[in-house]
Amino acid sequence: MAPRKIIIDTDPGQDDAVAILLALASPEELDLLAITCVAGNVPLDFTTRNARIIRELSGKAEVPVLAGCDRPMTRALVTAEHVHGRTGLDGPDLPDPMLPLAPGHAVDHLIDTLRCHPAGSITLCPIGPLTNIATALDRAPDIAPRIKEIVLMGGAYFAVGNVTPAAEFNIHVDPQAADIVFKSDVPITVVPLDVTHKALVTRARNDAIRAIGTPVARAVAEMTDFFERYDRAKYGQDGAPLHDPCVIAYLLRPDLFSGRHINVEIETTSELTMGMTVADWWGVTDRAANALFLGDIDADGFFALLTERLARL
Ligand SMILES: [Ca+2]
Repeated sequence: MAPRKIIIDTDPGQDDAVAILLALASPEELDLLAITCVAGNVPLDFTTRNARIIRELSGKAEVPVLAGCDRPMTRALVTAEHVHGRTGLDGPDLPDPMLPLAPGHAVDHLIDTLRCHPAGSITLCPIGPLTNIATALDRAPDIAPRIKEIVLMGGAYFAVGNVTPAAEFNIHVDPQAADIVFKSDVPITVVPLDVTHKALVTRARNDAIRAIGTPVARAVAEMTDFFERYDRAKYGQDGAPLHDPCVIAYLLRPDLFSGRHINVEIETTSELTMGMTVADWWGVTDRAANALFLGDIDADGFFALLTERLARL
């Protein structure tokens, strides 16, 4: 079977970096058409730089990296340097990127790519705020039925929130964008905190990655060492959640995950709960299902997959 065509929309971020590497390590299953960058964990100048650093670390120079929106659709940008460090990729000592960004804007690239490929052939994988995806849908509504699926990291039900008591970071940063995406009628799979908080990089799991011994594996181990310090202190667990690679793992091994087809609405008006994913997990409303909301992951299977794939780069 031909590999599945995907575009990763991202705000790297150490866990974004691992997600990109997992995709690039899996060319038999995934054809990464482009990496489109958005402001989120850190400002756009850093996310575009970090995506280029990761591309060069992987040795896959042919994948275009594009700059997208530098701020949310209506709100001021909220960033997360307290988690990811000043650059977003703090931890390993990686060389400055040599290869440039591809010309053009990520939103135009998303629209053009979806229009020139057969309908239903491209899966979008947003692992940052949904600004680029929503801006594309807003500007070119004809692309919605051409998208095969959107598999995104964001939101929470049982885990409720991480950046506020009520909201997960990616959705909280641009709730207007999330609202557009969840109302788009595109098939959506959500990888929420409920799942990623079970994908903990324990010492043993990170040591297994480090033991691969390649430059890629060492960089991944040092990146997770860095951002773990924040979540370890916050949650008091053995290891931090490895959020974004769960999206790519779902594409590779959906059998490692389970969830429910439910209705998900986005809070866009209350400042107290701004960006909350109001997920009807228990089916207490008659609102129509608009997403597959994942709830569980085989974490050992996920880390076995990740370790095996990273060893290929
Ligand atoms: Ca991210």
